[in-house]
Amino acid sequence: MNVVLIRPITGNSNQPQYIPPSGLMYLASNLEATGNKVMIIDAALKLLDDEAILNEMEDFNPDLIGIGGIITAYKRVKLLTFKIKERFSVPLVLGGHLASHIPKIILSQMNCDIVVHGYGEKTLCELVKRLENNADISTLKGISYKNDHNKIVFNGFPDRIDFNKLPYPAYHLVEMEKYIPIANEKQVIDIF
Ligand code: B12
Repeated sequence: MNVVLIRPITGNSNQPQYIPPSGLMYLASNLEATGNKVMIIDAALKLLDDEAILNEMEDFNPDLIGIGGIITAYKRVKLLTFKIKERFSVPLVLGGHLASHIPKIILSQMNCDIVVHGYGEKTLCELVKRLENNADISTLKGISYKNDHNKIVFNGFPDRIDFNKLPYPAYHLVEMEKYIPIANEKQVIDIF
């Protein structure tokens, strides 16, 4: 599958986020190791608006789109989910600290299909595999989703991950040079 992973702008910041999106980079390397093609869009680094995010992924032809971020990105991500669904008819998955702890709110207020809980490497890879094969996701631990009756279902927490067995983050999918030198120069981080 072609999977796009998006880091949204955090809150109302006009400051680029100079810290690499390590969570998405771990997800990406695991997705690649299981045969998927991945694009990471770091809207927080490039200060991309919704239209720019949509345009970036157009040529990549995504089969699944994932959004991460923390809770301060809530409003932006909510609006983005509706815009994504207008343009792309593919499963939209939310994960990370924004979505992980409030699946009911996310699935009822945003226009998305599935929430992944906690560390997502194994869960997302398995989810992608099942969706690709039209397999049942009702037994997949680590997700919440809306079932056929539009009821929000939580499948329970995922099994522990042995981090030592995971591949390294997908450094090749981000422009590392844009993070490291600037982070050294600019020692200021936005506080919300
Ligand atoms: C390092 C860290 C920082 C660093 C770097 C932050 C950064 N932007 O990368 C610094 C010190 C700068 C920082 C600042 C802040 N932080 Co901070 N930070 C952390 C910390 C300790 C680790 C995050 C991390 O890198 N984890 C490692 C990576 C590999 O994991 P991950 O990003 O969580 O990603 C995994 C999963 O979440 C999931 N996942 C993530 N995205 C997605 C997307 C999809 C589609 C899927 C399926 C899964 C998925 O899979 C990933 C791989 O397993 C966490 C606490 C924690 N233990 O997680 C708090 C935490 C993320 N921070 C938090 C907060 C509130 C902030 C601040 C707003 C604090 C403040 N008042 O200023 C600022 C925001 C700064 C900013 N502009 O972003 C909260 C967020 C709360 C929430 N519910 O959203 C946390 C959870 C701490 C807490 N318990 O309150 N932070």
